Amino acid sequence: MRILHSPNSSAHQPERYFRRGAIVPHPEQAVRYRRLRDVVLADGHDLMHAGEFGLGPIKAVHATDYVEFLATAWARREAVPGIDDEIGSSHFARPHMSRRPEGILGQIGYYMADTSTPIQAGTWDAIYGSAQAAVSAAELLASGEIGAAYALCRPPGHHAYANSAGGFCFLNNTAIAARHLVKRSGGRIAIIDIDVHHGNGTQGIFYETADVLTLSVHADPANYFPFYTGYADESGVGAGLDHNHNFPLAEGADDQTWHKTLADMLALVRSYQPVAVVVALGFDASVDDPIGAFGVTTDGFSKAASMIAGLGLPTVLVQEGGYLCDALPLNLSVFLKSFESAHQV
Ligand code: Q9C
Ligand code: ZN
Repeated sequence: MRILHSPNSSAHQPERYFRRGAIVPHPEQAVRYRRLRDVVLADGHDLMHAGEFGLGPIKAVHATDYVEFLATAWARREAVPGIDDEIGSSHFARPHMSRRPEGILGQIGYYMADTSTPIQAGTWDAIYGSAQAAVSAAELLASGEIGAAYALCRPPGHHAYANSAGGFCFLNNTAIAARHLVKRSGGRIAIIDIDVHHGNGTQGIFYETADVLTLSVHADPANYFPFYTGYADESGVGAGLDHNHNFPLAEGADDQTWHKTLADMLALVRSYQPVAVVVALGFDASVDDPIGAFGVTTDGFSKAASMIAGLGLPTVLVQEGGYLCDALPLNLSVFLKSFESAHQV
């Protein structure tokens, strides 16, 4: 498998965030990048540094003012007396309080959904590198060079909307890869999101679009992040109507339930007849994940990989969530092996 990655992924190092009433260690650690890279290296995959595609593919998904904010926020920190080495917000814009203020402190809360996306000196380099890995993988597919690629994206992306960060995500790597594929192929793209959290940013970005089918299986948001979206009745609007499908499952869902739902999602992909697929590949549905909610086993990930490969379509695998535990690198390892042995384009 061709692996695209950026060493800049390590430059964002969030230490803590506010969760369920307490300040806790941040699960989305930089060492995730090294663990995932080390296992694909040990497995003999073909590692390549991400190419340089600039801001074009990022701005094809994200609002220019939001991109400028992310790129310049750290440099503006001196305007905030008493600011830490990590800039975050403790106040967030609500729908009825939605003016964009001038100052950096108010803008942070304007562009973020929660406390999990602090901005540090290396944040922009890390999220830019992560996005370039996604574009590079999409570009390799679009050029017809290969039939599948894995973008080792870190920080993750699927909770980022066109103009907001949240849930550990800043730039939506999955959406950036999908939009790049639409642009380069002129065809339709299906996104299959198997991270345990709803891919809310991805849904939001493509909600009015017929060119990209967005499907997500995740823990029921009635009592799980991201709470405010991810329900089964959200099906798209305008041209995007019927091009979004959510599959919320009760907490504790096991391999069998998860695979049954995945099979339903793959049936929708087949009838949509896309030219390529982007998988939002979170491993936090794992039974061993420290913040997960499902009971998916390592064999379960292996089977999911062969099911998705069975579509026989060009595929970009984009790393999303999946947090530090012994099963994390193992689940990636078996997923890629199983995908490769079942994939024929
Ligand atoms: N305080 C991904 O797996 N937890 N993100 C609660 C609100 C957020 C997970 C945040 C979990 C985000 C990419
Ligand atoms: Zn997740």
